[in-house]
Formats: sequence, C-alpha cells, structure tokens
Amino acid sequence: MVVPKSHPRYESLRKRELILDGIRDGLVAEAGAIAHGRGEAFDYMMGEKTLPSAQIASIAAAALLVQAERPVISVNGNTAVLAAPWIIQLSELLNAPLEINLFYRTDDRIRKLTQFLEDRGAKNILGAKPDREIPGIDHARALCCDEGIYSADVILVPLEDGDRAKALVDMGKKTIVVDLNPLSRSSRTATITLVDELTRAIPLLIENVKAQMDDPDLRILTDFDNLENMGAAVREMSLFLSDAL
Ligand code: PTJ
Repeated sequence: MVVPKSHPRYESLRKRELILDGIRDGLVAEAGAIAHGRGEAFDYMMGEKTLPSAQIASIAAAALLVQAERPVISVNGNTAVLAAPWIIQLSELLNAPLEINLFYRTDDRIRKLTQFLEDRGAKNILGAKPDREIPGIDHARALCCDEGIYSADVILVPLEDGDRAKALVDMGKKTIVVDLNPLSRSSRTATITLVDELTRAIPLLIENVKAQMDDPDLRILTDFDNLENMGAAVREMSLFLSDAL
C-alpha cells in the first residue's frame, strides 16, 4: 500500500515500510522489525521530537567525532535502510569508513548491504572481509576489520545490541550510541548516548559536526556527563507524558 503524504502518521508509516521492504530485500533481519517497534514506543514517549538533552549530547558527540583520529561508523540492517544518505554524508565529512557489522550476520546480507550502500554513493565500506574479532563476544558481531572498528578510537554505533557496546568500551574505545531506549545496556555503557530517533539524530549530528569543524569547542567534552544527560532525557520524557493528556 502507498501511504499518502497527507496521512497524519506518514513519517512513521514510511519508516515501517522501509524496514519491511528491507526484510523482503534481504537487507534487514526479521528481528529488525521488532527492534524498530520498540524504538517507536520510546519515540512516542518523547512526542517524536528531539529532546533538549539529545541536542546537547549531539554537540558533544560531534566534538568527539571531530577530534577522533580514527572514527568509524558501524552499520547494521536497520541503519542502512533508514538512514543511508545521512550515514554516507557523515562518512565523507569525517573521512570515516562505514563498517557493516551485523548481529544476524550472513554473507548474503553483507553482500546485499554493501551493494545497497554502494548504489547510494558510499565509497568507503568495510565488513565483507573481517580479519579480527572483538574480545569477549561469542556471536557474529565480534567479527570486524583491522582497518575499521578494531583500530578505531571513536565508533558511532546506531541501534546497538548491548553486548558489543560494552565489549568496545572494554577495548578502550569511545562509543557514540543512538538508541531511543535510555534504559538499554548500550545506552548505559556508551561514552555518549543520543536518546533520539536515528533519522533525526544523524542529520542533527551532521549539522553539529560541520559547526565543530568550523569552530571546535572541546570544553563541551570535559563538561559532558553521559549518565546525567540520560537522566535528563528520562525526566524530559516523564514531563512529556505527564503533560500529554
Ligand atoms: O542488522 P543486524 O543483524 O545487526 O540486527 C539489528 C537489530 C536491530 C535487529 C539488533 O541489533 C537488535 O536486536 O537490536 P536490539 O537489541 O533490539 O536493540 C535495538 C535498540 O534500538 C532498541 O533499544 C530500540 O529501542 C532502538 N531503536 C530501534 N529503532 C530505532 C532505535 N533507536 C533509534 N532510532 C530508531 N529508528
């Protein structure tokens, strides 16, 4: 069914279609639809708008990415189908590889996702030939590339599963997680958490990266406290809910 643009929930329904088409095309894991639904529920609780706390976290994340020596953007199925144009733009802006790293890894999905990103103009894609493993993970997400995630100092990990987020921090890496659920293990273990919807969070991050490139503000990194910021996100969500009816 084609959803008319006039539909009040057009944006939300369009994202569902992208996820379902992605499953049909072999890009998105079936569980990706469930993960998306969980995300939708949290997004509803913030009025489907970027919270003030996420705007601050986004500036800190941009500062961290701009000062990184080897930034990498980790890409899974949901991220690719929802946000390909923006992650490709961010990859170019930061000169950071896009590394396809999947929880439900199959060679077929890696090949299709590589092609999907290439068709949209991505040039710097890793993940097809992993030559390293992230210590402490006993599933396929451990597989990674030496010239990508393994040697990175800062990794942007949208829609993460908690195991790897923690393993990356244990490796001494700084992580920026995008997750609508402030209670998830990934959110709580990240260096910086963007409690925001991916298709709002990445364009905002691009704007903030450009601003940081023009006029870097490194003080924001020393001032930023992730747990405090997530506490603010939960309070902002509670306020939204208590005012909703
Ligand atoms: O493509 P693969 O094989 O790597 O698999 C990807 C999924 C997403 C299926 C896998 O990583 C997974 O199962 O993730 P989880 O553990 O369900 O976590 C996904 C998190 O992302 C949840 O906490 C959701 O709230 C959140 N989320 C879902 N959609 C969005 C989101 N956060 C921001 N923006 C979204 N659009």
